[in-house]
Amino acid sequence: MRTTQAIRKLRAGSLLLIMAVVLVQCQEEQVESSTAGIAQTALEQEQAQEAEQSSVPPSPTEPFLINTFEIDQVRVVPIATGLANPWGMAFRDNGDILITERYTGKLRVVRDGKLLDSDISGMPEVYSEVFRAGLMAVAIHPGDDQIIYLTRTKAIMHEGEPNQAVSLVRARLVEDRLTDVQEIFVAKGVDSAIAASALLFTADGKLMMSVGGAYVFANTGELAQDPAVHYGKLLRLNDDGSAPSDNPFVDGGEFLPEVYSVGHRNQLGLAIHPQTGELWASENGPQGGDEANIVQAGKNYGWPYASYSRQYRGDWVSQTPWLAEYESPAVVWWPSIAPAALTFYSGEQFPEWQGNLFVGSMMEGRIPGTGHLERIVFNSRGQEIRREGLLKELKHRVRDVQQGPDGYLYILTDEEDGALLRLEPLI
Ligand SMILES: [Ca+2]
Repeated sequence: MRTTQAIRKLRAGSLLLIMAVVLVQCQEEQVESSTAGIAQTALEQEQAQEAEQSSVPPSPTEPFLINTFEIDQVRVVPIATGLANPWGMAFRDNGDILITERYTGKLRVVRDGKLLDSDISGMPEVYSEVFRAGLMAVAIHPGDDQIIYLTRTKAIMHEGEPNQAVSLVRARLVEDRLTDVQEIFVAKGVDSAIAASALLFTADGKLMMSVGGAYVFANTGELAQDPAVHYGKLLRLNDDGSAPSDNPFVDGGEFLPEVYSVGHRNQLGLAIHPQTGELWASENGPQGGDEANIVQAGKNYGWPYASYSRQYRGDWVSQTPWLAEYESPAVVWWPSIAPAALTFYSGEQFPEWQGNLFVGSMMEGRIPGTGHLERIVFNSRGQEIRREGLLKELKHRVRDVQQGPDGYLYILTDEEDGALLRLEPLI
């Protein structure tokens, strides 16, 4: 640990030095492991990411058709291209689509089917100097379309040294400008490994907020079970960022009052099942063992003590894939698809797809250029019966998927030249 601390002292926000810290942490982890094989370090992941970013095909500019199992032909319409690593989107009552760009920290606007040149002004600062850090989710208050919520990585000082934290910002959006910008929640602990943070309002007006970052390779896996921090947890908040009085750990519970469920590695997607009302969340494993969980208040989802994942370097994360005291996933991916957003389709445009789960995949089987849109079909008892990978020909990372107010499916691809695509039936 002394080596790590020495490197931390030299750190001045530089990407190379932070990668070196993670590399040292990985090496320490390998020494501890008796089954360490050929190492896949965070540095190698960074390099793979860079290679992927430099070799991806450009975003499509013309509509094209895809074939699917239940629906023979579906039209894919590019609505906007040139989005810089978009992370999330939200639909406003006036038809605008708000889109976050992770590294630029910009909030972009698609209006009347066109991406505006100018972005929303008055945005809060984000820290985006390292891989995965930056601006993340955007959500709109269900009772007031002008109030928006954003999750971001922000720079903090921790014990006299620069570090990061995940925070939630609320603001009022008036005429393409943010006003009343307020940070209403900051995750307790430090985000040394860079957490994802997704948002979803539920029917009771509460805001679900994931705070990930519990990676074993970065020695932060234990955060998922740490009662003192918000990392590796799913949170449930009031619309002002406070903890609701009916949260599971409010009254002197084991975990912090904002915590809804624990034992999560890194959750990038949240969705409500349209029939059952269940809360579903996607969760990234390192290599295989990605999960979609049906999340319930106060439950423990087992990371890092029960997982179907292997470490990037090959050895199993846990001695057993499941334990009776933890909740098991509803869906497991092996090989991994790096699941991002997920949503259940419930619209009228694709009756054959009603009840299907759509999941954005950023990469399949740890091979760059294999991102796609995954469709999962369930029977009438909610049991999985079929999976289909769509849009593989794009070779793009699919970051967000949502059903628009018009019943079409909207997709964001997470590339330097990312796109907003719309799936429409061929009439
Ligand atoms: Ca789990």
